[in-house]
Amino acid sequence: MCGIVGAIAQRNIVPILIEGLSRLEYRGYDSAGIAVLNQQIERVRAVGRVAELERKAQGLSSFIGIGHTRWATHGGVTEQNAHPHVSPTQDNPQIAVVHNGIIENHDEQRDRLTALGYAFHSQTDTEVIAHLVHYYYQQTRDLLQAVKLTISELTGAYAISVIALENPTQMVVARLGCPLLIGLGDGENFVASDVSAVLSATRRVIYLEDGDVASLTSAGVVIYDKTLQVVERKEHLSDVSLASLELGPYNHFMQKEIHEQPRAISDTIEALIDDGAFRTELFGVEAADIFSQIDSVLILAAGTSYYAGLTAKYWLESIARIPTSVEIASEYRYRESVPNPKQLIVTISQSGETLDTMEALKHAQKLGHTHSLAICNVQESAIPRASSLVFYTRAGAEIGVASTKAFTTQLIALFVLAVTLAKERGLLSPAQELAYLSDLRQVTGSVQIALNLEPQIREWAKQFGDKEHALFLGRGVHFPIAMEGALKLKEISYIHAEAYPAGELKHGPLALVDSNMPVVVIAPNDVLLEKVKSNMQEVKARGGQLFVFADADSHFNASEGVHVIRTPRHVGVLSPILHVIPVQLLAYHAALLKGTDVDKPRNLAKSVTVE
Ligand code: HGA
Repeated sequence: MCGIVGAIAQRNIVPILIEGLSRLEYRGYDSAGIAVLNQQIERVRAVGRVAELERKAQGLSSFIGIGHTRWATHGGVTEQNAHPHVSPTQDNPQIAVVHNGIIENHDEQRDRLTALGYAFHSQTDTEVIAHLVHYYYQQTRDLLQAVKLTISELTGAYAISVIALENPTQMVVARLGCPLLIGLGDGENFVASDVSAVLSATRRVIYLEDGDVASLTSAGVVIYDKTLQVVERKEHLSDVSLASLELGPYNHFMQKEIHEQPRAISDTIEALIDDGAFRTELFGVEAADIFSQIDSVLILAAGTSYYAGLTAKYWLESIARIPTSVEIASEYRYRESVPNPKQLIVTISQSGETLDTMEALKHAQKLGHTHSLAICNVQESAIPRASSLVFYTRAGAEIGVASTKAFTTQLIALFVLAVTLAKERGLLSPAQELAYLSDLRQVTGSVQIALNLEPQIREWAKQFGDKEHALFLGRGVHFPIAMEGALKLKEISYIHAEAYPAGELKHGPLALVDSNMPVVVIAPNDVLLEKVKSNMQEVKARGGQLFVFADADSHFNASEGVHVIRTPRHVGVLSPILHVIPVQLLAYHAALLKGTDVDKPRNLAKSVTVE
């Protein structure tokens, strides 16, 4: 999604803006731009890569400026629509604005501003912000006031950063519904939508809250909350390492992140293993109290996180015996549901900023839900801050748009939740607790061994490169893994893929099966294995090509039309974590063969901060 970076300093900030924008590239974007102040507002914009913008910005220098990577929501991908947007005119810009989010009442504001004599040069919703700030600046001659008056007229979601020609020593920023943070330097300050954009300059950050407006100079920062009172926000020292944002020896971030999974998992379970017990406090100080009050769980999530939630339903119901439902966040928030104040709302979001999930949580809270738990990979992000409990996965920065290590560590977190709830509910014997701990200890090694299957999977991928469709089958707790496999394949290789519970095959999708339809089967050695084998026969009988991920002890043999890869050993209840590794690798290698942009698949973006 869009990215913002801004800087105000006593040195040339153009290299900081460019570096910041390159760090934001991973979020996915289609155009980029910067605006800086000298005797005038100077603006450079380019469609495509930040490298092109950098080339165009050669020779530009300033002590204050804002930059943006745009992922278009309103208006096509053109230089005219790229941010920053300016006002009152293109030739004589006095205000420059960058914006993430969507202004829902932009049509109404556009009509009003047109009547006031403002001309529009883009199709974006953002341009109304530039004109509104200019309009109010004319009246107040105070940039902070002008921004405050502007946002009081906006509906929708935004993170904005604004500079004004007449105020070369001030930048004003604001957020509602979209992430924004301030980076604190020594005699210089920064703003960004993502900490990666300011890390080369500072690690000291303040995360703004919804409704906050802040005024930045090189000497200091003043923050106002939604009631417009001056407010102190906590300073954090970011622990995101620059190395985690580099590719190192890998060709793609997705490849790097797939291979980082053993480390990500062991970091996520470190505290648990050190304690040698499932401790309720891992979820927060209030966890024991909240867990003792709940009678069910409602998981709200989107995309890959939703599939983590679907997997968790099996664990929560079988291990903790607690009724669990899982809903797509963007659906839940718009339907009339029946609230249950005794239900624990669990949100899952890698970034902690996923707008659909954040809004679903707010909706649940409005309905009277008071118990919420966030499972999240980014410290201090919006969703954990809005939740009563939090479990941080420790996957490290995930840059590839297709989520991999965030997913497996979410599964770990959800499994730990299921066992912890079972313990709280008196359903866990000491022997069973030790057995689950031992499963967790083993899973890191098993994932490493699954990664070693890569050469065989790369060979298989050759049979997918020329296909237009694929089916993924799984049963029980492995059905969500089949769904995740299909999602991975479609999002990065653009091969249309669908997942079905294997038992559903004969109720429709079998009609699609012929020799051109690869069918991937997740077939671990569990109670459903014999059923899955029968479902596979149905495919084989129709000439379908089967690609089966089985366990070492599944007694499967490859035969004509049946390809088999054995994951090294069965890891019991944690088997979904092991079985997702091969489907991630399959998608990755199929995408390489198709020559797609693996880390930035078309039309997609990381951290989905728009609706
Ligand atoms: N609505 C603005 C910004 C889009 C955005 O935040 N994308 O993530 C535009 O279309 O330019």
